[in-house]
Amino acid sequence: MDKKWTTEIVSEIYNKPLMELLYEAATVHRKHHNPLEVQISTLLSIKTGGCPEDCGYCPQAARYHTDIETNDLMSVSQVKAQALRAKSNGSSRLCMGAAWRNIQNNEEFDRVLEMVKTVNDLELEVCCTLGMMTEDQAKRLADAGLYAYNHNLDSSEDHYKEIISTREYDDRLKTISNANKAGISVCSGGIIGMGETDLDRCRMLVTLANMNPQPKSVPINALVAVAGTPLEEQEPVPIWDMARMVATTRIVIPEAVVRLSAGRTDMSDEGQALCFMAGASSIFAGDKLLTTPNPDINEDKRLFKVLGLKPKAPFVDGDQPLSKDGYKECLSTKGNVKWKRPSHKIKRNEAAKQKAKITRQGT
Ligand code: SAM
Ligand code: DTB
Ligand code: SF4
Repeated sequence: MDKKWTTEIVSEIYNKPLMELLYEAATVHRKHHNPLEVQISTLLSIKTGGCPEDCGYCPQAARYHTDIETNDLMSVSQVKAQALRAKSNGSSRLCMGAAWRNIQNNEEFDRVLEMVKTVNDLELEVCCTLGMMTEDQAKRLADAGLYAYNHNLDSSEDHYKEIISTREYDDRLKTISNANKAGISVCSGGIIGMGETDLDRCRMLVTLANMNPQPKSVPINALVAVAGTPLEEQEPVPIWDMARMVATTRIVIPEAVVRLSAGRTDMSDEGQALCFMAGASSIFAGDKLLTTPNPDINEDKRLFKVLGLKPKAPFVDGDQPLSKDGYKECLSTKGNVKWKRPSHKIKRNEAAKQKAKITRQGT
């Protein structure tokens, strides 16, 4: 595919009068999808907190003082129990997240591979979000039965430097390319409400829309401003911005599942309905995202009934992967990759780190 999307074209779409934009996006949505079907994913934090990265939005970064419960990597049987629960609540996908900078070839990764196989055997789409990943690691995950890999760009390349200093945008792109090479469905999107401009939002969409292939799933998160993180004081995202972002994503990445992700607890029923009209075709269900609250499942069931929406079955957009025994062999002979660490200074991140140190000393 040519790199047909430019910042000018995407900005022009993003800045249309809202009512025109919504109509156009709803039309594209109907052309490519059944607008009454919504894919439901359940998130499961399999390893929580203690992360070495400095992502300014994230409550799981060890350097900030946030009020989360940290946990070591779960057992395979714990994951199986949660997967069965998610399935019985109508989820077609389980997304397992780990607070890791990158995957390392070790016993913990071997356990994650067993989790992937176990959940795939339950006929749920399995997604993981484990940080940066090499081609060999992607291949092992695919062999274990991984359906999708979530790795967000989060923002434009320029704004990314204002949010994270411990890794490079290029390495995010490399990980996405490694997932593609292994035949894993890519889930990649971002967060709005981190002080970015409209142009930053459009630039992020240009990067996603020009990918070949385009991501199969695009989460649009509204920042959950967590106390203790550098972004704790950000203003909430207006629902109009969320609808505008969802609609623009729908138009420029028409085949994708566009996921109305973090931030739904602050949205009204009407606000969410607007986003579904704008082309959102997926949500995270369950009363917790990774560490922060999400609407209760019964609230979502009620809203689906009001709007006439139905959960989508698993494996409608792609075949179920076969789990192959190859995942048990460690293919990497070169050991673990050293991903780049740019380490420029971000004042806001440094200040939150200092504040955390003082708080810890005082307790
Ligand atoms: N450690 C892995 C990584 O960074 O890729 C996977 C887990 S990470 C928590 C997954 C995604 O959650 C991030 O890329 C970010 O987009 C989203 N996220 C994290 N904290 C958030 C917050 N406070 N508000 C909205 N989205 C958030
Ligand atoms: C995504 O884009 N959003 C999800 C999922 N992919 C992994 C995570 C949202 C996390 C919100 C903050 C928290 O609960 O810790
Ligand atoms: Fe770690 Fe991922 Fe959170 Fe960044 S977003 S601090 S990499 S868990």
